[in-house]
Amino acid sequence: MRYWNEPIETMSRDELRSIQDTRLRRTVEKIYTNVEHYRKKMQDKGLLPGDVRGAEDLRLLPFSTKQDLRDTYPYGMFSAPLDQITRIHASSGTTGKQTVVGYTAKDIEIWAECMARCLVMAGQDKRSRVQVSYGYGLFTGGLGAHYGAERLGASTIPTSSGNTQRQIVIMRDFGSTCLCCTPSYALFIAETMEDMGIKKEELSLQAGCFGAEPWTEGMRRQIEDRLGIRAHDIYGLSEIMGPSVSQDCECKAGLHVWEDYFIPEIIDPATGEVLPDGAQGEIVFTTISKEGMPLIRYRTRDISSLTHEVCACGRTHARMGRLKGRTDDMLIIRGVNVFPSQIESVLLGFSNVSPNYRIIVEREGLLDQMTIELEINETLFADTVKGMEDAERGIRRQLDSVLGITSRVRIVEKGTIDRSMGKAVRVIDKRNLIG
Ligand code: DLL
Repeated sequence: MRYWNEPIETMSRDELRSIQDTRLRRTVEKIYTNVEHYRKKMQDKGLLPGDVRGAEDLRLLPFSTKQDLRDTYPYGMFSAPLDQITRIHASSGTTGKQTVVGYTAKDIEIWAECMARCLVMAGQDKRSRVQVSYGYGLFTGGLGAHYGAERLGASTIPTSSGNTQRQIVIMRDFGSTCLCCTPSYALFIAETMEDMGIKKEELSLQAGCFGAEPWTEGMRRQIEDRLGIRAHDIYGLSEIMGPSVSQDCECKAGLHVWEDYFIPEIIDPATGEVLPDGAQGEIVFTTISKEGMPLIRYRTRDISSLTHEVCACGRTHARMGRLKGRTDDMLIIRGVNVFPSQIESVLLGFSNVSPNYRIIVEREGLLDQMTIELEINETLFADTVKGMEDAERGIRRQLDSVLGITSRVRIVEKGTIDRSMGKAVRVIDKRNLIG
Protein backbone atom coordinates (compact mmCIF):
# COMPACT_ATOMS: atom_id res chain seq x y z
CA MET A 1 0.00 0.00 0.00
CA ARG A 2 1.63 3.22 -1.17
CA TYR A 3 -0.90 5.82 -0.11
CA TRP A 4 -3.81 5.83 2.31
CA ASN A 5 -5.81 8.34 0.27
CA GLU A 6 -4.19 8.53 -3.14
CA PRO A 7 -6.57 11.01 -4.85
CA ILE A 8 -6.05 13.53 -2.06
CA GLU A 9 -2.36 12.90 -1.35
CA THR A 10 -1.36 13.24 -5.00
CA MET A 11 -3.92 15.77 -6.29
CA SER A 12 -2.64 18.69 -8.36
CA ARG A 13 -1.62 21.86 -6.59
CA ASP A 14 -4.44 23.70 -8.38
CA GLU A 15 -7.06 21.31 -7.05
CA LEU A 16 -5.54 21.52 -3.60
CA ARG A 17 -5.63 25.32 -3.77
CA SER A 18 -9.27 25.26 -4.75
CA ILE A 19 -10.14 23.05 -1.74
CA GLN A 20 -8.18 25.40 0.50
CA ASP A 21 -10.01 28.46 -0.87
CA THR A 22 -13.43 27.00 -0.17
CA ARG A 23 -12.56 25.65 3.26
CA LEU A 24 -10.79 28.81 4.35
CA ARG A 25 -13.80 30.97 3.40
CA ARG A 26 -16.05 28.67 5.40
CA THR A 27 -13.74 28.72 8.41
CA VAL A 28 -13.48 32.50 8.46
CA GLU A 29 -17.27 32.85 8.29
CA LYS A 30 -17.66 30.39 11.11
CA ILE A 31 -15.20 31.92 13.53
CA TYR A 32 -16.46 35.43 12.81
CA THR A 33 -19.93 34.30 13.76
CA ASN A 34 -19.06 31.99 16.66
CA VAL A 35 -15.89 33.27 18.36
CA GLU A 36 -16.12 36.70 19.87
CA HIS A 37 -12.37 36.95 20.36
CA TYR A 38 -11.77 36.45 16.61
CA ARG A 39 -14.59 38.75 15.61
CA LYS A 40 -13.01 41.54 17.65
CA LYS A 41 -9.56 40.87 16.18
CA MET A 42 -10.98 41.02 12.65
CA GLN A 43 -12.98 44.14 13.42
CA ASP A 44 -9.81 45.80 14.74
CA LYS A 45 -8.30 45.21 11.30
CA GLY A 46 -11.46 46.45 9.58
CA LEU A 47 -12.03 43.00 8.09
CA LEU A 48 -15.30 41.28 7.21
CA PRO A 49 -15.48 37.55 6.36
CA GLY A 50 -16.31 38.38 2.72
CA ASP A 51 -12.92 40.13 2.36
CA VAL A 52 -11.20 36.74 2.46
CA ARG A 53 -11.87 35.17 -0.94
CA GLY A 54 -9.29 32.44 -0.72
CA ALA A 55 -5.86 31.34 0.46
CA GLU A 56 -4.16 34.25 -1.28
CA ASP A 57 -5.96 36.58 1.17
CA LEU A 58 -4.67 34.68 4.19
CA ARG A 59 -2.16 37.37 4.98
CA LEU A 60 -4.94 39.90 5.55
CA LEU A 61 -5.98 37.94 8.63
CA PRO A 62 -4.58 38.54 12.12
CA PHE A 63 -2.22 36.02 13.72
CA SER A 64 -3.27 34.03 16.75
CA THR A 65 -0.97 32.95 19.56
CA LYS A 66 -0.91 30.92 22.75
CA GLN A 67 -1.76 34.17 24.54
CA ASP A 68 -5.16 34.24 22.78
CA LEU A 69 -5.84 30.78 24.21
CA ARG A 70 -4.78 31.90 27.67
CA ASP A 71 -6.88 35.07 27.49
CA THR A 72 -9.97 33.04 26.64
CA TYR A 73 -9.24 30.07 28.94
CA PRO A 74 -10.75 27.52 29.00
CA TYR A 75 -13.35 27.48 26.21
CA GLY A 76 -13.41 30.99 24.75
CA MET A 77 -11.83 29.96 21.43
CA PHE A 78 -14.24 27.09 20.82
CA SER A 79 -16.36 27.56 17.74
CA ALA A 80 -18.77 24.69 18.46
CA PRO A 81 -21.09 24.49 21.47
CA LEU A 82 -19.96 22.17 24.25
CA ASP A 83 -22.65 19.62 23.46
CA GLN A 84 -20.83 18.96 20.18
CA ILE A 85 -17.38 18.66 21.75
CA THR A 86 -16.57 14.97 22.21
CA ARG A 87 -12.94 15.26 23.33
CA ILE A 88 -10.82 17.75 25.24
CA HIS A 89 -7.01 17.75 25.35
CA ALA A 90 -4.75 20.19 27.13
CA SER A 91 -1.06 20.96 27.19
CA SER A 92 0.48 22.23 30.35
CA GLY A 93 3.42 24.26 29.03
CA THR A 94 6.08 25.45 31.39
CA THR A 95 4.45 28.67 32.47
CA GLY A 96 0.96 30.04 32.74
CA LYS A 97 -2.40 28.45 32.22
CA GLN A 98 -3.00 25.23 30.34
CA THR A 99 -3.89 25.40 26.69
CA VAL A 100 -7.24 23.71 26.16
CA VAL A 101 -8.34 22.22 22.83
CA GLY A 102 -11.81 20.86 21.99
CA TYR A 103 -12.64 18.43 19.19
CA THR A 104 -15.95 17.45 17.65
CA ALA A 105 -16.57 13.90 16.44
CA LYS A 106 -15.73 15.04 12.90
CA ASP A 107 -12.45 16.60 14.11
CA ILE A 108 -11.47 13.28 15.65
CA GLU A 109 -12.30 11.50 12.37
CA ILE A 110 -10.12 13.88 10.39
CA TRP A 111 -7.31 13.49 12.91
CA ALA A 112 -7.51 9.69 12.51
CA GLU A 113 -7.44 10.13 8.72
CA CYS A 114 -4.23 12.23 8.93
CA MET A 115 -2.60 9.72 11.26
CA ALA A 116 -3.58 6.82 8.99
CA ARG A 117 -1.89 8.62 6.09
CA CYS A 118 1.27 8.93 8.22
CA LEU A 119 1.26 5.26 9.20
CA VAL A 120 0.94 4.23 5.56
CA MET A 121 3.89 6.50 4.76
CA ALA A 122 5.74 4.44 7.36
CA GLY A 123 4.91 1.28 5.38
CA GLN A 124 2.04 0.06 7.58
CA ASP A 125 -1.31 -1.42 6.56
CA LYS A 126 -4.17 -3.32 8.13
CA ARG A 127 -2.03 -6.39 8.71
CA SER A 128 0.39 -4.33 10.84
CA ARG A 129 0.72 -4.14 14.59
CA VAL A 130 1.18 -0.61 15.83
CA GLN A 131 2.56 -0.19 19.34
CA VAL A 132 1.64 3.20 20.74
CA SER A 133 4.19 4.15 23.39
CA TYR A 134 3.34 7.83 23.52
CA GLY A 135 1.66 8.78 26.78
CA TYR A 136 -2.14 8.48 26.84
CA GLY A 137 -3.99 11.29 28.54
CA LEU A 138 -4.33 15.02 28.05
CA PHE A 139 -1.18 14.82 25.89
CA THR A 140 -2.29 14.21 22.31
CA GLY A 141 0.44 11.68 21.42
CA GLY A 142 -1.14 8.45 22.68
CA LEU A 143 -4.76 8.87 21.65
CA GLY A 144 -3.79 10.61 18.40
CA ALA A 145 -1.63 7.72 17.20
CA HIS A 146 -4.15 5.20 18.56
CA TYR A 147 -7.15 6.44 16.57
CA GLY A 148 -5.04 6.59 13.39
CA ALA A 149 -3.83 3.02 13.82
CA GLU A 150 -7.41 1.83 14.37
CA ARG A 151 -8.61 3.78 11.35
CA LEU A 152 -5.96 2.02 9.29
CA GLY A 153 -7.34 -1.27 10.57
CA ALA A 154 -3.99 -2.27 12.11
CA SER A 155 -3.88 -4.17 15.40
CA THR A 156 -3.35 -1.33 17.83
CA ILE A 157 -1.32 -2.02 20.98
CA PRO A 158 -1.90 0.79 23.49
CA THR A 159 1.09 0.32 25.82
CA SER A 160 1.41 4.04 26.59
CA SER A 161 4.84 5.13 27.88
CA GLY A 162 6.73 3.65 30.81
CA ASN A 163 7.46 0.15 32.11
CA THR A 164 10.12 -0.18 29.46
CA GLN A 165 11.11 -3.82 29.95
CA ARG A 166 7.50 -4.88 29.59
CA GLN A 167 7.17 -2.74 26.46
CA ILE A 168 10.07 -4.64 24.93
CA VAL A 169 8.69 -8.07 25.79
CA ILE A 170 5.36 -7.03 24.26
CA MET A 171 7.10 -5.67 21.20
CA ARG A 172 8.90 -8.97 20.69
CA ASP A 173 6.10 -11.38 21.63
CA PHE A 174 3.21 -9.54 19.94
CA GLY A 175 5.31 -8.89 16.82
CA SER A 176 4.85 -5.12 16.75
CA THR A 177 5.73 -3.79 13.30
CA CYS A 178 5.58 -0.07 14.08
CA LEU A 179 6.59 1.85 17.19
CA CYS A 180 5.14 5.28 17.96
CA CYS A 181 6.94 7.24 20.72
CA THR A 182 9.31 10.16 21.24
CA PRO A 183 12.76 9.71 19.66
CA SER A 184 14.41 9.93 23.07
CA TYR A 185 12.17 7.13 24.34
CA ALA A 186 12.93 5.03 21.24
CA LEU A 187 16.61 5.26 22.14
CA PHE A 188 15.93 4.37 25.74
CA ILE A 189 13.99 1.34 24.52
CA ALA A 190 16.96 0.37 22.32
CA GLU A 191 19.34 0.79 25.24
CA THR A 192 17.15 -1.24 27.60
CA MET A 193 16.83 -3.96 24.98
CA GLU A 194 20.59 -4.19 24.79
CA ASP A 195 20.79 -4.41 28.60
CA MET A 196 18.19 -7.20 28.56
CA GLY A 197 20.18 -9.09 25.92
CA ILE A 198 17.35 -8.90 23.37
CA LYS A 199 18.58 -8.50 19.80
CA LYS A 200 16.86 -6.37 17.18
CA GLU A 201 16.67 -9.49 14.97
CA GLU A 202 14.21 -10.99 17.47
CA LEU A 203 11.71 -8.19 16.73
CA SER A 204 9.31 -7.78 13.81
CA LEU A 205 9.68 -4.01 13.94
CA GLN A 206 9.85 -2.29 10.53
CA ALA A 207 9.33 1.39 11.22
CA GLY A 208 8.64 4.06 13.80
CA CYS A 209 6.79 7.39 13.87
CA PHE A 210 8.84 9.52 16.22
CA GLY A 211 8.14 13.11 17.22
CA ALA A 212 6.86 15.52 19.88
CA GLU A 213 10.39 16.84 20.49
CA PRO A 214 13.28 18.13 18.38
CA TRP A 215 15.78 15.55 17.13
CA THR A 216 18.52 15.41 14.53
CA GLU A 217 19.60 13.24 11.60
CA GLY A 218 22.36 11.83 13.85
CA MET A 219 19.73 10.66 16.30
CA ARG A 220 17.68 9.19 13.44
CA ARG A 221 20.71 7.15 12.30
CA GLN A 222 21.28 5.79 15.81
CA ILE A 223 17.62 4.78 16.22
CA GLU A 224 17.56 3.14 12.78
CA ASP A 225 20.78 1.22 13.49
CA ARG A 226 19.96 0.11 16.98
CA LEU A 227 16.36 -0.94 16.31
CA GLY A 228 16.91 -2.04 12.71
CA ILE A 229 14.01 0.06 11.38
CA ARG A 230 13.13 3.09 9.26
CA ALA A 231 12.53 6.10 11.51
CA HIS A 232 10.00 8.71 10.40
CA ASP A 233 9.74 12.22 11.76
CA ILE A 234 6.17 13.04 12.79
CA TYR A 235 5.13 16.53 13.82
CA GLY A 236 2.12 18.16 15.38
CA LEU A 237 0.93 20.33 18.21
CA SER A 238 -2.13 20.15 20.40
CA GLU A 239 -3.48 23.53 19.39
CA ILE A 240 -3.67 22.51 15.73
CA MET A 241 -4.55 18.84 16.27
CA GLY A 242 -1.82 16.64 17.78
CA PRO A 243 0.50 14.19 16.00
CA SER A 244 0.15 13.91 12.19
CA VAL A 245 -0.10 17.53 11.13
CA SER A 246 2.91 16.42 9.05
CA GLN A 247 5.37 13.56 8.64
CA ASP A 248 8.20 12.61 6.32
CA CYS A 249 7.82 9.88 3.69
CA GLU A 250 10.41 7.33 2.56
CA CYS A 251 12.34 10.10 0.74
CA LYS A 252 13.18 11.76 4.08
CA ALA A 253 13.17 15.09 2.32
CA GLY A 254 10.88 17.08 4.59
CA LEU A 255 7.56 16.51 6.35
CA HIS A 256 4.37 16.53 4.22
CA VAL A 257 1.81 18.87 5.75
CA TRP A 258 -1.76 17.63 5.10
CA GLU A 259 -2.69 20.74 3.22
CA ASP A 260 -6.30 19.81 2.62
CA TYR A 261 -6.73 20.45 6.37
CA PHE A 262 -3.94 22.88 7.32
CA ILE A 263 -2.40 25.78 5.43
CA PRO A 264 1.21 26.40 6.46
CA GLU A 265 3.14 29.67 6.13
CA ILE A 266 6.64 30.69 7.16
CA ILE A 267 7.03 34.13 8.67
CA ASP A 268 9.83 36.27 10.00
CA PRO A 269 9.24 35.96 13.76
CA ALA A 270 10.35 39.53 14.37
CA THR A 271 8.26 41.33 11.74
CA GLY A 272 5.48 38.86 10.87
CA GLU A 273 6.36 39.19 7.18
CA VAL A 274 5.59 36.08 5.08
CA LEU A 275 8.78 34.47 3.74
CA PRO A 276 9.27 32.61 0.45
CA ASP A 277 9.89 28.86 0.01
CA GLY A 278 13.28 27.78 1.33
CA ALA A 279 13.60 30.62 3.86
CA GLN A 280 13.86 29.68 7.50
CA GLY A 281 11.40 31.22 9.94
CA GLU A 282 8.50 30.54 12.27
CA ILE A 283 5.90 28.11 10.98
CA VAL A 284 2.29 29.30 11.17
CA PHE A 285 -0.80 27.13 10.56
CA THR A 286 -4.40 27.84 9.65
CA THR A 287 -6.83 24.99 10.21
CA ILE A 288 -9.45 24.85 7.46
CA SER A 289 -11.66 21.94 8.50
CA LYS A 290 -11.76 22.05 12.25
CA GLU A 291 -15.09 22.55 13.95
CA GLY A 292 -14.24 22.46 17.66
CA MET A 293 -11.48 25.03 17.78
CA PRO A 294 -10.39 26.36 14.38
CA LEU A 295 -7.28 28.51 14.52
CA ILE A 296 -6.30 31.18 12.06
CA ARG A 297 -2.61 31.84 11.39
CA TYR A 298 -1.53 30.24 14.64
CA ARG A 299 2.07 31.10 15.51
CA THR A 300 3.73 27.86 16.61
CA ARG A 301 7.14 29.33 17.59
CA ASP A 302 8.68 26.36 15.76
CA ILE A 303 11.49 27.16 13.35
CA SER A 304 11.29 25.47 9.97
CA SER A 305 11.06 26.20 6.22
CA LEU A 306 8.68 25.15 3.43
CA THR A 307 8.83 23.78 -0.09
CA HIS A 308 5.84 23.35 -2.39
CA GLU A 309 7.73 21.24 -4.94
CA VAL A 310 6.21 17.86 -5.69
CA CYS A 311 8.07 15.10 -3.85
CA ALA A 312 9.65 12.03 -5.47
CA CYS A 313 7.10 9.93 -3.53
CA GLY A 314 4.34 11.44 -5.69
CA ARG A 315 2.70 13.43 -2.90
CA THR A 316 1.93 17.01 -3.78
CA HIS A 317 1.41 18.35 -0.25
CA ALA A 318 3.99 20.95 0.86
CA ARG A 319 6.92 19.80 2.94
CA MET A 320 8.35 21.50 6.00
CA GLY A 321 12.03 21.13 6.83
CA ARG A 322 13.12 19.20 9.93
CA LEU A 323 12.47 21.43 12.91
CA LYS A 324 15.44 23.36 14.14
CA GLY A 325 13.84 24.06 17.51
CA ARG A 326 11.51 26.61 18.99
CA THR A 327 12.10 30.33 19.15
CA ASP A 328 11.72 29.99 22.92
CA ASP A 329 14.26 27.10 23.10
CA MET A 330 16.97 29.26 21.67
CA LEU A 331 19.67 29.93 24.22
CA ILE A 332 21.48 33.22 24.20
CA ILE A 333 24.95 32.55 25.56
CA ARG A 334 27.11 35.61 25.88
CA GLY A 335 25.03 37.24 23.18
CA VAL A 336 25.33 34.33 20.74
CA ASN A 337 22.21 32.41 19.66
CA VAL A 338 22.50 28.67 20.19
CA PHE A 339 19.90 26.01 19.41
CA PRO A 340 20.13 22.75 21.36
CA SER A 341 19.72 20.93 18.00
CA GLN A 342 23.01 22.44 16.79
CA ILE A 343 24.73 20.94 19.82
CA GLU A 344 23.13 17.55 19.20
CA SER A 345 24.28 17.60 15.57
CA VAL A 346 27.88 18.20 16.63
CA LEU A 347 27.80 15.57 19.38
CA LEU A 348 26.34 12.85 17.19
CA GLY A 349 28.96 13.59 14.53
CA PHE A 350 31.28 11.66 16.88
CA SER A 351 30.67 7.97 16.45
CA ASN A 352 31.32 7.12 20.10
CA VAL A 353 28.99 9.75 21.60
CA SER A 354 25.59 8.48 22.75
CA PRO A 355 22.49 10.64 22.37
CA ASN A 356 22.20 11.00 26.14
CA TYR A 357 23.36 14.49 26.90
CA ARG A 358 22.29 17.63 28.69
CA ILE A 359 23.16 21.26 28.46
CA ILE A 360 23.70 23.21 31.66
CA VAL A 361 23.82 26.97 31.51
CA GLU A 362 25.02 28.98 34.49
CA ARG A 363 26.10 32.48 35.20
CA GLU A 364 29.52 32.80 36.74
CA GLY A 365 30.02 36.40 37.81
CA LEU A 366 28.76 38.30 34.79
CA LEU A 367 29.58 35.59 32.32
CA ASP A 368 27.33 32.86 30.90
CA GLN A 369 28.91 29.45 31.04
CA MET A 370 27.64 26.45 29.12
CA THR A 371 28.58 22.91 30.09
CA ILE A 372 27.63 19.91 27.99
CA GLU A 373 27.43 16.66 29.91
CA LEU A 374 27.39 13.56 27.77
CA GLU A 375 27.70 9.82 27.86
CA ILE A 376 29.76 7.85 25.41
CA ASN A 377 29.30 4.32 24.14
CA GLU A 378 31.30 1.87 26.22
CA THR A 379 32.70 -0.08 23.32
CA LEU A 380 34.83 2.78 22.13
CA PHE A 381 35.45 4.29 25.52
CA ALA A 382 39.14 5.01 26.06
CA ASP A 383 39.30 3.85 29.62
CA THR A 384 42.07 6.11 30.85
CA VAL A 385 42.05 9.63 32.23
CA LYS A 386 44.09 10.76 29.26
CA GLY A 387 41.76 9.07 26.79
CA MET A 388 38.81 10.79 28.41
CA GLU A 389 40.50 14.20 28.38
CA ASP A 390 41.41 13.79 24.73
CA ALA A 391 37.83 12.88 23.87
CA GLU A 392 36.47 15.87 25.80
CA ARG A 393 38.94 18.21 24.12
CA GLY A 394 38.09 16.94 20.63
CA ILE A 395 34.35 17.42 21.17
CA ARG A 396 34.84 20.84 22.77
CA ARG A 397 36.93 22.10 19.84
CA GLN A 398 34.28 21.02 17.35
CA LEU A 399 31.49 22.61 19.42
CA ASP A 400 33.42 25.86 19.79
CA SER A 401 34.01 26.13 16.08
CA VAL A 402 30.39 25.40 15.12
CA LEU A 403 28.73 27.51 17.83
CA GLY A 404 31.24 30.36 17.85
CA ILE A 405 31.51 30.40 21.64
CA THR A 406 33.53 28.41 24.13
CA SER A 407 31.85 25.73 26.18
CA ARG A 408 32.85 23.03 28.64
CA VAL A 409 32.46 19.33 27.93
CA ARG A 410 32.18 16.72 30.63
CA ILE A 411 31.95 12.99 29.92
CA VAL A 412 29.87 11.30 32.59
CA GLU A 413 29.31 7.66 33.42
CA LYS A 414 26.69 5.69 31.52
CA GLY A 415 23.30 6.04 33.18
CA THR A 416 24.05 9.40 34.84
CA ILE A 417 21.76 11.41 32.59
CA ASP A 418 18.04 10.93 33.24
CA ARG A 419 16.34 8.89 30.51
CA SER A 420 13.08 10.20 29.15
CA MET A 421 9.89 8.30 28.42
CA GLY A 422 8.20 11.34 26.90
CA LYS A 423 9.63 14.67 25.86
CA ALA A 424 13.30 14.84 26.92
CA VAL A 425 14.47 17.81 28.97
CA ARG A 426 17.87 18.65 27.53
CA VAL A 427 18.52 22.12 28.88
CA ILE A 428 18.97 23.17 32.47
CA ASP A 429 19.22 26.91 32.51
CA LYS A 430 20.23 27.92 36.00
CA ARG A 431 20.52 31.59 35.05
CA ASN A 432 16.79 32.08 35.54
CA LEU A 433 17.10 30.92 39.12
CA ILE A 434 19.64 33.53 40.01
CA GLY A 435 17.73 36.75 40.57
O1 DLL B 1 3.88 17.04 20.92
C1 DLL B 1 2.01 16.44 19.51
C2 DLL B 1 2.77 15.28 19.01
C3 DLL B 1 2.66 14.07 19.65
C4 DLL B 1 3.56 15.39 17.87
C5 DLL B 1 3.34 12.97 19.17
C6 DLL B 1 4.22 14.29 17.38
C7 DLL B 1 4.12 13.09 18.03
P1 DLL B 1 2.40 19.36 22.10
O2 DLL B 1 2.64 18.63 23.36
O3 DLL B 1 1.37 20.42 22.05
O4 DLL B 1 1.99 18.35 20.97
O5 DLL B 1 3.80 19.95 21.66
C8 DLL B 1 3.94 20.57 20.41
O6 DLL B 1 6.26 19.83 20.22
O7 DLL B 1 5.20 22.92 18.78
C9 DLL B 1 7.10 21.37 18.66
O8 DLL B 1 7.83 22.37 19.35
C10 DLL B 1 7.34 20.02 19.32
N1 DLL B 1 7.33 18.96 18.30
C11 DLL B 1 6.30 18.16 17.96
N2 DLL B 1 6.70 17.30 16.98
C12 DLL B 1 8.00 17.58 16.70
C13 DLL B 1 8.97 17.07 15.78
C14 DLL B 1 2.75 17.28 20.53
N3 DLL B 1 8.72 16.06 14.96
C15 DLL B 1 5.39 20.97 20.20
N4 DLL B 1 10.20 17.65 15.78
C16 DLL B 1 5.61 21.57 18.83
C17 DLL B 1 10.49 18.67 16.62
C18 DLL B 1 8.39 18.65 17.54
N5 DLL B 1 9.62 19.17 17.50
